[in-house]
Amino acid sequence: MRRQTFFSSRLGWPISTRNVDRVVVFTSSTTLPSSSTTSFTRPGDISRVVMKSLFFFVVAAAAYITSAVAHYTFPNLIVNDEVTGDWKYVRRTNNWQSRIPVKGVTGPEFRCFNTEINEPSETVTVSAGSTLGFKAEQSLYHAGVINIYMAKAPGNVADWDGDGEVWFKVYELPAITDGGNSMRFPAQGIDRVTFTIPPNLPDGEYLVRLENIALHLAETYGGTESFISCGQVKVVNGGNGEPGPKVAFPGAYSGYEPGVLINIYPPYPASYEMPGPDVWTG
Ligand SMILES: [Cu+2]
Repeated sequence: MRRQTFFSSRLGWPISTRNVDRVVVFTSSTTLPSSSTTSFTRPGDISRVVMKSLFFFVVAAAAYITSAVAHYTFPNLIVNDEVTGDWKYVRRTNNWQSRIPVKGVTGPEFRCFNTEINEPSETVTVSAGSTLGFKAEQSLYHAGVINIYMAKAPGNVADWDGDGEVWFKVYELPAITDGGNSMRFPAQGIDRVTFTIPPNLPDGEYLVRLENIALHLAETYGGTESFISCGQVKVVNGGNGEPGPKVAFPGAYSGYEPGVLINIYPPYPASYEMPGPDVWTG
């Protein structure tokens, strides 16, 4: 679809967030009408075929552009309100160039999304009780939710991949419902999220993992699109808390959770249930 890029500066095509990926699927499996194989009998046929071709072209171009705009990574940790460098303290993700999200919630990419790169980042020292966060390249396009988990490395976090039932939740930004009248997504449209590192978190080196689960296609199993990042931190000035409950990634979600396999369009669900365990606030 590279030939459509020149459209990007000129085409402002109003396309709903829900349709973006449907259109991509649609165009990739649809053969554009070819005028060379069409015989014209009346003048009206020509303009009809031209219009039809133009329609497909515009739809394909809009899908290409919107898909590029719709997707992003979270390459930065925010440490004490300061945005740190791209991929400095965050492990570079498989999609750092393509921006293509993780489909579904059960694959190996759903942990740190760095299965093709497998390289540690640097580790930044942070104080328990201070503010930590992630920043995306752009505002989050799709309707979705955010969870942040942490996991304590047995030694140096740079040497550790986060295996096992080790992840506890430290932050969540769910959808807001009101008994079926509406559904809102506070995570949509923002470009960063911060949370307080639990003050009683024991000292040590940790992976901190953000998942932004987009739900615009979530009414079919495996339809979610997730944007994931894992940062490396060394926690100091901590306490004697016992974080939990702990889960594994992948493994924490089956994909059938009511907050994952969900239709976010009217008629709206009466309530929204975040996937994963409760937040441990320490
Ligand atoms: Cu998308």
